[in-house]
Amino acid sequence: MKALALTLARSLALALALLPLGSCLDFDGYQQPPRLTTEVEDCRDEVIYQVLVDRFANGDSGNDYRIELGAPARYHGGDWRGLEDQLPYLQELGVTTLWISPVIKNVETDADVDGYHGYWAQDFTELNPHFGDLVALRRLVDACHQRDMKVIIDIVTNHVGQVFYYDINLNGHPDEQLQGNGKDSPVTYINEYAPGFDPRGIQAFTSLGEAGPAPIIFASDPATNHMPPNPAVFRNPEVYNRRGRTLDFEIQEQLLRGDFPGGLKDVDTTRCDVKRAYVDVYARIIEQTNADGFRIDTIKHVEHEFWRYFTQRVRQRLAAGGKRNFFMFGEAFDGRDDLVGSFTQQLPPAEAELECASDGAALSGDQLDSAFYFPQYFQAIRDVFAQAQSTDRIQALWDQRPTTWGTTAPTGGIGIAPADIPVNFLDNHDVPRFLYNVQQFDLATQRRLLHNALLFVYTAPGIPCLYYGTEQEFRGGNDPANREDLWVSGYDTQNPTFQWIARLAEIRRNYASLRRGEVRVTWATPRTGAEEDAGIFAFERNGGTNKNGYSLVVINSNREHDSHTGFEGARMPVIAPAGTVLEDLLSGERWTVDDAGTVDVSVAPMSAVILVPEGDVID
Ligand SMILES: [Ca+2]
Ligand SMILES: [Ca+2]
Ligand SMILES: [Ca+2]
Repeated sequence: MKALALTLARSLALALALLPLGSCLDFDGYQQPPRLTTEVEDCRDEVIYQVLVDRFANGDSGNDYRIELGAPARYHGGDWRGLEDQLPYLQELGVTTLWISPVIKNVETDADVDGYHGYWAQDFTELNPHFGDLVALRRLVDACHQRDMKVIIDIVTNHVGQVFYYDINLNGHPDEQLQGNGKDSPVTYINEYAPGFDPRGIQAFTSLGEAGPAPIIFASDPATNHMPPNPAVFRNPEVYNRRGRTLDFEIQEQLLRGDFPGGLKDVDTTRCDVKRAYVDVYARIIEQTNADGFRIDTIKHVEHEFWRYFTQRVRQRLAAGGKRNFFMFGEAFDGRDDLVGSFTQQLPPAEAELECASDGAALSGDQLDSAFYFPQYFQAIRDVFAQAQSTDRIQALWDQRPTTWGTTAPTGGIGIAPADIPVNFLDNHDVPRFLYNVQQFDLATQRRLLHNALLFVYTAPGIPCLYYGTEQEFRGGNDPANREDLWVSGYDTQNPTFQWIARLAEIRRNYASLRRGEVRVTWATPRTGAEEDAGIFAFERNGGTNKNGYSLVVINSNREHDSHTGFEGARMPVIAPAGTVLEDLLSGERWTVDDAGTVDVSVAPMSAVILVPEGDVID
């Protein structure tokens, strides 16, 4: 009896969860779409926290179907309700914005991996029932807004999940096998889900040889949700590039038009109907939830012309509905700063793409508001903070941002130039965690290295972005090991790293110069050995408050010895006037700017000071 009741409850929950986005949900006051509101004042004030919803908190056992705890690539049961329940934990950590993993319905499972991460879109008009229903998502957004927190939703436009195969041998079935006997016919490996890239488009063949473009056939397996995509425009074979799997990302055509490894089908994002469909499906999610931004996946595999259209139309549509300062940042997993920054540049549209823009305002050169700062991840977090390489590479990287990233705020956007607001991080779901990369050291050293890197992320220009679990000192390696269940930590707010992050967030909140101030590097060094300034990286941030806010951050990334801001008699000039007494917000220690306008700050290995004029210190 109990089992039956449970089954019924589960079916009901499932039925509700599966209601399409547009359905009328006549309970909890959620029968009407929300009123769109502007929640963000200045994006630079935010602290982002990245959540893989499936792994954060399980607040509703009613949606726990097909979960397999302990199997790292299966669903684990986390959901939006669980996230809502844990908002006090995140608020105590100092988080102001949640970036949640994709919300739309996915291919359920594929090649022994589940779509728990959310990057395998199948239906853009429905929510992923593993995470809850529209009411649960709206409740989460509302609960965040009540706490002055915001929600950024992760989206993908480059590809959909494995929703079709190429019927290369024209037999009407998906084949993955060796063909031919090696005598009268050659032995060929056929993988109709993910054939290798062919610039002509994937070709069919028969015993007589090639037989023209291979037809694509949409899968139809409800059990694994390998189903034809929604909305209808995505069931037109013409909207896919159909060239097969990318073999070489250095070849531009493959980078842009190849299927993403894993059988993820590449969409022709130059088509007007595709551009419009993406604006519509994703703007609609905001209109139905009142969420506050998009984090956009795999942007380097999509043409710049798409980003111009998409970002401009989304801004216009949401602003017309009442939501401004809608933040859109993209992910290009790449260390090349010019490439990453190119998606934030103002690049005028080409003649050919203006056709798509006949549906509204003239198209300008605006693109994304910001990008995930992968170049800094490599050159600062990895090279300097994990590997103690020279700090002059950080200065070199920062110095070029005004040329590699956009310096004009997009019209109708967040009002800040992209070059002034990179998204800074040290961990995410696609790279091994920071602690994994420094595991050769003893635990105390690992923690000092992590804390120093976190201090950098929280004081560098831009927005800090924390990956869930960093605060609990998770140390997983490559995907999926870096996607641990947060609940195993017990949401421990006494963890020393949790407390360190909360402290950094409080300092950032209290001192506007650390959020909004202009940045100038005051010391960087090529030296990494026994030299007196080895490992020092210092920068001042000026302005950002009604009064003249000022802060000076001095970091020592060297693992061996104290270093100071001087070399062979040279001292570090700062803009703080002579005689200014600077106080470290962490230790209370003080230094005075001398008559020459320089200051000599000494810092212990793997640590830092955050200095402000003593009169500015908030107790
Ligand atoms: Ca659940
Ligand atoms: Ca076949
Ligand atoms: Ca593409």
